[in-house]
Amino acid sequence: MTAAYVALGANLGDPLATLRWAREALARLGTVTGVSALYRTAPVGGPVGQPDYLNAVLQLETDLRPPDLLAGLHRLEAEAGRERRERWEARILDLDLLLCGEEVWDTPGLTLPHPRAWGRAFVLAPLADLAPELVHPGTGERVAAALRRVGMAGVTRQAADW
Ligand code: PH2
Ligand code: MG
Ligand code: MG
Repeated sequence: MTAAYVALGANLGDPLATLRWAREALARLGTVTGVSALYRTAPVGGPVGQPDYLNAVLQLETDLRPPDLLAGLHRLEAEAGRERRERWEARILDLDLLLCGEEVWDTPGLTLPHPRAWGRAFVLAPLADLAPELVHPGTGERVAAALRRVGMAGVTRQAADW
């Protein structure tokens, strides 16, 4: 079993309902052992004028190997009605694999840890709810330290229970 961390994001349709659905649906891929608070976050990158996101992070204990877990996440995104067009466009549901234990992957379809996770407050703030002492397998930087470095601009804690 490895502890994986999955980032949830949505800014189209009914983001709260979709994130609640995803939280239940992720139990198909393992055991959900941690749920962060819910954050309202200003969009980073992508086309201008997008709605704010709701973001959260879940901890998942799973036997799935990282490529199979990633494929499972993509299936759930499709089931939620996600269409993939432009990079970083507004989306119904985004499920990003942040970490799988201490695994380091660098393949065309999968990079672990997620290459942008340690630079984004909308990932680090919810991840710090679950694992502030977690260390980046490549750089050694802890989640809490990365969040202090990046700051909380554009990120508001909206609800502890959701
Ligand atoms: N996801 C992105 C790009 N920009 N901005 C916010 N606030 N939240 C996201 O989840 C997000 C983003 C690419 O997946
Ligand atoms: Mg993403
Ligand atoms: Mg994604």
